[in-house]
Order: sequence, then structure tokens, then C-alpha cells
Amino acid sequence: MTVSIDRDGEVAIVTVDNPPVNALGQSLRQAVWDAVGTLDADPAIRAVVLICAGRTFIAGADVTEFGKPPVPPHLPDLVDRLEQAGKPWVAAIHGSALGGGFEVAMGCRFRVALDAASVGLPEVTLGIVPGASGTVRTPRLAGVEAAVDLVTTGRPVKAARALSLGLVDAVVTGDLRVEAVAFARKALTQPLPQQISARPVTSPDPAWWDEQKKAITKRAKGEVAPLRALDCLRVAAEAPFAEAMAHERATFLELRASDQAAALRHMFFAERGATKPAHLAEVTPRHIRSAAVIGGGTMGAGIAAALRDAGLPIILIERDADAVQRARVNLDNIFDGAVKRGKLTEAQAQARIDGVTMGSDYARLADTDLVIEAVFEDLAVKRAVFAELGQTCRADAILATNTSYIDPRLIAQGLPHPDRFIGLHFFSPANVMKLLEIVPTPTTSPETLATGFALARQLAKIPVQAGICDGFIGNRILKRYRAEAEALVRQGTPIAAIDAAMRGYGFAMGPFEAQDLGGLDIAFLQREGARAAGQDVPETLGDILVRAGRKGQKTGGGWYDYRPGDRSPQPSQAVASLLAGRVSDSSGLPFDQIANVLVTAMAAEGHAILTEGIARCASDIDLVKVHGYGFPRWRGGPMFATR
Ligand code: T1G
Repeated sequence: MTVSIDRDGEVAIVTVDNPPVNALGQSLRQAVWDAVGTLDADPAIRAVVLICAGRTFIAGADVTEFGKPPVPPHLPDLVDRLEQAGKPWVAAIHGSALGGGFEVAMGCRFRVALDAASVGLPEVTLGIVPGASGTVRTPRLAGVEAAVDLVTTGRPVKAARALSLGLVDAVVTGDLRVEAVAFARKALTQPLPQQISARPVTSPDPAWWDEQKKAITKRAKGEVAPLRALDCLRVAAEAPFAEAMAHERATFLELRASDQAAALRHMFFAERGATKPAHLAEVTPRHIRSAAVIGGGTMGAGIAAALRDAGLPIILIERDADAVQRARVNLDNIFDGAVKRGKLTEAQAQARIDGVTMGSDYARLADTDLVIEAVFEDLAVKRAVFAELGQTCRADAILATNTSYIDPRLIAQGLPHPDRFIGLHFFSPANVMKLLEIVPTPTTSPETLATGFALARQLAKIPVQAGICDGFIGNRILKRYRAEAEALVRQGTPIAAIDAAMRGYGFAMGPFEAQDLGGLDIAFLQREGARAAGQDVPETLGDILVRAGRKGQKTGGGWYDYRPGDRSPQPSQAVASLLAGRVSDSSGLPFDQIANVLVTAMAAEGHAILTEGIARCASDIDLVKVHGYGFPRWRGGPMFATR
């Protein structure tokens, strides 16, 4: 880590260089602290530019220090020192000025940002609140409403919007250092703006704060930090600066030690570690310039959309003209939906569609780099697809199956060049869900495996390598979760109580509601397939319901009844009758023990998965459950939650 000072006439330039993201570790804080003293004492210097080397401006406090006691100089004190400096400092921002990085920038008298830069206060995504005046200076700089949005969502804003909000003073293009020095020189010719800490702030009326609290409570879904951030912002808007700072600091220190913060830090590092697997560090992945998807159903269209979102031109192959037309409708629906939700403009959606060539002739794939099969979950159908691909595609084309539970080794049987075959298990909707289970076979080459991870990075997904077993990692734990939930039902625990307990734990839906939404018949058919193949698969309560025609919402009833046009689940007398004799008449497990029992069961399956070498580490299992199965991220996943 270095902090260097050089001079351009009466303007000093302080350059921070602390790879990879200029995080504000103790030595960096000390070096900037010292630089203020040095430059205050230099009579030749009238202004200072603070700039960073590398990919970004300061990206925040050093998250690796969070588990340790804070060491001075503390960041809020450094921000105050910058603000009280004898010469005005100008923060020159590129990349992302985030968290403590933006707080340092607010200690400076001015902020100049490159047009591609962004600024933000993402602390709530780590289960904390800003701890160096983010909740106190931001309202004084940009007003309360902008501050509430920035701090309680943790979403950064691009330079142009930051300028419109008053978060930065200028947006520049070209050479940031040259532009910032020129800005500093010009600023010296005019009266300096008031230090942010001294600026007034107007608090909205109590009703506004109540509305914000209601909205954030709904959005936070059990996370504590966003509401505590709102509390800090209100104190900042209604109390003197020093009092608000003390309140923010106390809140920050309290939350930093919280379970939610520990869980979110766990996820932060697990997510970043997943994209750079150490065992492939020395392996060069293939460059994927073109891709194809076989199958345009829900999964195939979703995968095609994900590939298009990453800018890859794709060919989508279906079996005949009618199927191609249905695939086109599926793709159009995905991009039309994105336009309706404001995720894409009409032009962007059209460009996505324009990059898709559709047809039924495999000959189109003769020069494609990557082909992903996403056809019906039937071994014979999949093997027929790969027989065609094996004859049509280049010998070095990566061929992937999106199977969710068939053994990839069976699918690849007889395929020429099996080293280029791999499982890439996407989760529906494939253009939205972040998780990608990467399932190599014993003959998959390291280069093909590394290409799977590189594709995940290209698609901005979270890759997790999985060994071959029934359900790989995620579906295997899901199966255990559902079996344990059914066991609770057999013990007399009400179905609705189990779902309510899991919603209370942080899931969007409990296990039975979720089955009704997705359909009970999918898992039923898998069990029936296994039974037909001679496996001993005990009858489940779900089997009884499906055999009685209760497949979920799509048949008007599954574990629950549904009134026409109403998706809210109603406890079902029909289900009680169907399951009579299989359900104890006891009251079952006490409500407050349900979540612990079920999460512990997930973790137990996770430990078995680790022992068998199906997963490479416990945090990978947490990533699978959080990013593929709705496990609340602020709990850190089943392995972390039961550590
Ligand atoms: N501290 C320590 N390491 C960090 C870090 C941080 N804040 N941010 C990133 N890294 C590491 C990361 O682990 C990875 O390491 C490498 O940098 C590249 O990260 C007082 C208390 C800046 C947008 O939440 O959002 O300030 O795996 O892969 O995709 O109020 O990193 O290479 O060894 O993500 O280019 C607030 C978190 C902290 C920003 C860059 N700040 N970081 O994205 O690279 S709390 C944040 C990011 C705070 C104050 C409070 C992103 C990025 P390795 P990367 P990227």
C-alpha cells in the first residue's frame, strides 16, 4: 500500500495505491491522516487532489478488518480531519467511491467524478450502516430524500445522477487527474463552499418518515440494517451534527458485531471466491464468442436470454417449425417483460432478439463455440441431441447439458471428444437466477471446466462446482428439506405452521406453498422414474396428493386449496382426508422449533455432500441455497447458520 504526494504548482496530488480496490485499511487511513498534516504545513500548497491508482477510487472500509476491534485513526475521525484541513481537498473519483470511500470524498471540500464512475453507500448490504458520517453528511449534501434512497437501499448511483443530486460537484471525461487539478485551481478563485458538517438540513414531516419505515420494512424482509439506517438518517435530519454522528457510530458498532452482518460478510466473500476457483487458477479457459441453445422451452429460452444479456450472439435450435415459433414467443415474452419492468429499453430488447438466430437445422452449429442442451428431462431425448451435436459441432466445441438430475455421464455416453462435455445446471428463470451449478464428468477436461467458470463470470452468475449424485447439491438438499417437512406433517405439525415458520425464518415461501406454486408432479415424476428403474423410493405424502390429482395451483389444489382466481393458499380438508391415517393426531413440533429442525436437516445433508466430495467447501453449499433456493442471504446459508 502506498500514499504518494506530488505537486503541480500550488496543487498537491495525493495518490492512494492499495490494490485491489483501495480499501481503507488501518495503514491507508494513517497515511492519508499524515498527508493532511504534511500538506497543511506546506505553504506552497493551496489545494489538494485525492486520487487513486488502479481500477477504482476507495471502495470502502476494509471488510477483512470487520471481525477485529477498530484501530485508530478511526474513519469518522479521518473524514473530519479532511474536512477541517487547512487547504481544500478535491476527491477525484473513478470506478466506484463506495462506503467509506464516499465518506472520505464527503470529507473533501469538492468531489469530481469521471463520467463512468459511481458513488454509493452499500453498507446495508453488509448488514451495517455507514460508520463514518454517511448517514449524517449525505442528507446535508444532497437532501434527506436522496440520502434515504442511497443509504437504505445501498444502491450506487452513476456520476450523472450523482451530479444532479449534488453528491458530486463536477463530472469530467478524459484525464481525471488533469481535470481534477484544473478544477482545484478554479475553485481557489472563488469562495469555498460551506463544509458539509456545517450545512443545514430540513427534516420532512413525521408522516413521510412513517411512510419510509413501512416501505423499508416491506422491502427488507427481515434484514435489520435498512431500518436502522433510516433511524440514523432521521436523527441526522433532526439533531445537531455531533449528536447524529454519535448515534450513527453507536449503531454502526452494534450492527458490525451482529449475526446478520457476519452472515452477509460471509456471503460477500463466498460470492467473490466462487468466481475464482483456486484449483483452476493455472488453467486457461476457452474464449466463448458464439453459443447455441438446444430447446426453446422455459429453460432454453431463459438460458438464451441470459446469453444474449451477456452480449453473445446465439443460435436457438428446436425440433420443428412449430416449436421454433413457440420458442420465439417464449423469448419475446422474456424481453417484453424486461421492458415492462424497466430493465431494458425497447431498443435494447430488440437488439437482444436480433442477436438470436432460430431454426431446426443442426448444421447451423458447425462453427459454434458452446452449445447448451435444454430439452425435456428424458435421457433418450438428451442422448439423441448429443448424438446430433457430436456429428455436427467442431471437435473442440464445448457441449453442455442443463440437466437438473440425470447423470451427465449417461447423457454423454458415446459422445466423441468427451473432454469437452460438461453439466451447466441453470435455475429457472435462467436469465434471472444467479446460481449456476457446474457439473463435470470424470472425462471433462480442466480447460472445459475452467470455461464453465469463465462463462459464469461472463453471465454474471455465481458458479458452484458439483459432483455427480442425485440432485447434485441444490436439489439433493431440497429433497431432504421436503422429506423432513413431510416428516413433521406425519408427526402432526400443521402444514400451514411449517410454511409460516419458514417464512418467518426469511424464506419468501414455505416448502408446501412453494411446491404448490412449482407443481408437485415434477418431483413425483422423478420418483416414479426412479421406481421404474428399480430404485426403492418410499411413498411420500406428495405422491398421495398427485395421485389424487392435486398437483398444486395449476390444478386448483395441492397441499392447499385455491379459490378460482385467488392464489392465496387455504388449508384443505381434502388433504386432511387424503392423509388421514398417515398423520399423527398429536400437535406436532412446537412452532418455534420448526425452522431450526428444517435448517439443521439442510445442513446435515450439506455435511454429507461435503464428506462425499460433491461440494468443494461449505460456503459453496451456502451459495447454492441462497442463490438457487431462496435461503435468506442475511442468514448466510444453512452451513453458516448452523456453524
Ligand atoms: N474490503 C476488502 N476487500 C474488498 C472490498 C472491501 N471493501 N471490496 C472488494 N474487496 C476485494 C474482493 O474481496 C476481491 O478480493 C477484490 O477486492 C475484487 O473485488 C465505514 C464500514 C468495489 C464494486 O461494500 O462492491 O465502507 O477475491 O471481485 O467485481 O461506512 O468489490 O480478488 O482477493 O468484487 O471489480 C463498503 C464492496 C464497505 C464495496 C469492485 N464497501 N466491494 O467489484 O471486484 S463497508 C463495499 C464491491 C464501509 C464505512 C463502511 C466490489 C467493487 P479477491 P470484486 P469487482
